[in-house]
Amino acid sequence: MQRRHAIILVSVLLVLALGLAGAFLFLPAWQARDPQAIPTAPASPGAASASSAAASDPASAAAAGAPAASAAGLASIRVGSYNLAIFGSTKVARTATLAILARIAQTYDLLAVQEVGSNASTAGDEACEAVLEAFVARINEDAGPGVYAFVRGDQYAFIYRQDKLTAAKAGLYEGREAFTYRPLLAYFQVKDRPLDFLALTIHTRPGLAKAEVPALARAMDELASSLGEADVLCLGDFNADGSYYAEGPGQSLAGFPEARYVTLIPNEADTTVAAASLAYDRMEASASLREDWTGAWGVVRPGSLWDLSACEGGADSAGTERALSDHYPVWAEFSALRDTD
Ligand SMILES: [Ca+2]
Ligand SMILES: [Ca+2]
Repeated sequence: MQRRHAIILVSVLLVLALGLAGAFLFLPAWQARDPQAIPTAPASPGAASASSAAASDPASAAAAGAPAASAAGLASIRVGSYNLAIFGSTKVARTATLAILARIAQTYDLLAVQEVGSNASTAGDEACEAVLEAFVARINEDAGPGVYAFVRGDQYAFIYRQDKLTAAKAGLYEGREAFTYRPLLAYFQVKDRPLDFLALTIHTRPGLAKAEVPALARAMDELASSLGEADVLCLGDFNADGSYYAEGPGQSLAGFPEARYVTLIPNEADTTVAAASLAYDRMEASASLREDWTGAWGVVRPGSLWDLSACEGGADSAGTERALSDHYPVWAEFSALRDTD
């Protein structure tokens, strides 16, 4: 018995030592947070909340997308996700279409985009980089020099306001789960505010959504654990509806149990231009983001906000929402002040 106890003690000490060594190695690469910046108690919830119905209303979406307060007065951030539908050199050269896409992007502090360069990983890295640079340059023509920046990988990118957010640790997902198009991961910290979180953007392969959507939930847990940040926001084109995925009976997406995840874009949402009501585009959050989400979310229908008649496109898309994309942008709002983890 004595010897067994000794072995257990040595094993425990070894595990502790390895854990400390791992943390030590990890910290220099990861921007350590200032513990002083974390509030001892969350701010009163609900102050900035809006009903999902009101938030879905394009007019209220436009109002919420009005130029936000300066970083000094920043109480919340708006995060969007948009499948840009084969966003390559052809679409970037369509000036009227690009102008509307740039206006849409400016309604967010952080926007995850998919299909940059192509609908898979086939476009070259240089081509994808050039397309994103052209897009962000067009956004900054309106927003101001250097207001927006981006991080990207394969056909994904996060476009974000540099005056409100800092990005770190960006790169393609390299964890245990298998995805046809490896998601892009980045860590975001709201400047001078408690809110920080990991963002993971994905475009699932439609035919494999049944396997890849539940794998996203596991990847979120994995990243929270391996990177030491509880708040994980997974957003993108999940293909989580219709014939590709059984979304489940309620409003929460199947595969993301309510005890451990928050479905921000519910099953009732309609995120595609097609006549059928399909919630392909999603945002799933870890339970620890429940304290940070204001409750506001929405799906933007560009045709109800902007005149698209000049938008260039193909014979069946010019002048219509399809000139922009066959998807709608989806968004959610988060308090910058309440984060406790
Ligand atoms: Ca956090
Ligand atoms: Ca949190």
